[in-house]
Amino acid sequence: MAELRGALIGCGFFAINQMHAWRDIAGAAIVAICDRDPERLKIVGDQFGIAKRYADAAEMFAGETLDFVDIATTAPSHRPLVEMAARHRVPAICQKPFAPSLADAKAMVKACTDAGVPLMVHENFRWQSPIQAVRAVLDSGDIGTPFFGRISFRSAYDVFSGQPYLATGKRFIIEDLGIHILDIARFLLGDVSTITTRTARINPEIAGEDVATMLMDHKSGATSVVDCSYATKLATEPFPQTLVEIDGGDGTIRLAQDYQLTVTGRSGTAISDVSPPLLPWASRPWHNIQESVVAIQKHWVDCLANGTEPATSGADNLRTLALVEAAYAGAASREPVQLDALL
Ligand code: NAD
Ligand code: 89Y
Repeated sequence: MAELRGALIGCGFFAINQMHAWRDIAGAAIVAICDRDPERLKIVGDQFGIAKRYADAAEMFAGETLDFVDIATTAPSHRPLVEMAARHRVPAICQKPFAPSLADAKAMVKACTDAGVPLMVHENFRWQSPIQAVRAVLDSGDIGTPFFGRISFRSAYDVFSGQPYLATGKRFIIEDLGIHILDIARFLLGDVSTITTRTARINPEIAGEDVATMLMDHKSGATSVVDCSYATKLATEPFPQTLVEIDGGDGTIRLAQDYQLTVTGRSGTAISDVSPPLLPWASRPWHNIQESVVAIQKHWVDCLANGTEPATSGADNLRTLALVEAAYAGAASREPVQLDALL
């Protein structure tokens, strides 16, 4: 198969990981980059040796023949850029949060469906190897049918120095980080019928909520708690680890801090270390996320090659984004919110 020609739009903080990952993946290469900020364009272009550089995405689509585009900008630009890709019949990856609203996200899915182009949301947390290890235990049947889950992300890591915009938005932890944890809950326990949410802002220097506790009814009958905090000072900082507890009819799964996985099932108890590898370009503590970037981008290349739908397609991600919208609505009303009414 000829190498796929990709372009990256948005050369900011996180795009560096995506560029490293593209270099690690056979079958695809980034041939052009775009950023409206000339300084970011130069930094990324020079670091990764990309000569074709554009300040304007429309000019890039007009000037390049592309097999896909990787959109790594922040949410406000996602809809116009995805719709531009659809008009040019270019398959698109779009960073999370997919869109500022579910209505925008639905329009983006429709634009790509109508144009017949694949669309994947860069929802990478479910691709972290410890989370994949939990999924594999569920698939083995060792703990039986899950009836309870707790998916937890609690930290006091300073995310604002690398991503200053996170301190200024009216919405913070659910939209930025909780979105991943809600997606993991869907990945492990299936789709959700109802969500009840409480939020708090502990850090007085930011505009949005930095604590969220969500109780969910899954369509399978399981109940889960998804709890997220950036105001939790622990003895050992766990960022960016997601901890998982799942109880099934025949046993339990515990993914604890430092990537320790304990499975008690039909075949007894097994404890294993499911630490992610430290890729040559990666750095702790981000290596867990960085490895998942390679995994999701490989999946995209496989999907394009085989004509299959990405696991986190735009259509799939509407269900994760609906949880975000429902969580904010429920936090405001203090009432449970039904998901099907939003979709
Ligand atoms: P950033 O602000 O550092 O970078 C965004 C870049 O996009 C900037 O350089 C900006 O100039 C450029 N840009 C914005 N609109 C543009 C447009 N219309 N055309 C061309 N360039 C444009 O942001 P970031 O921290 O890198 O975050 C980018 C996205 O990645 C966010 O949506 C964020 O939530 C997401 N993110 C994902 C993960 C993950 O694990 N999946 C981790 C961190 C950030
Ligand atoms: O933006 C966020 C994400 O997607 O993963 C972690 C993060 O960088 C900060 O919360």
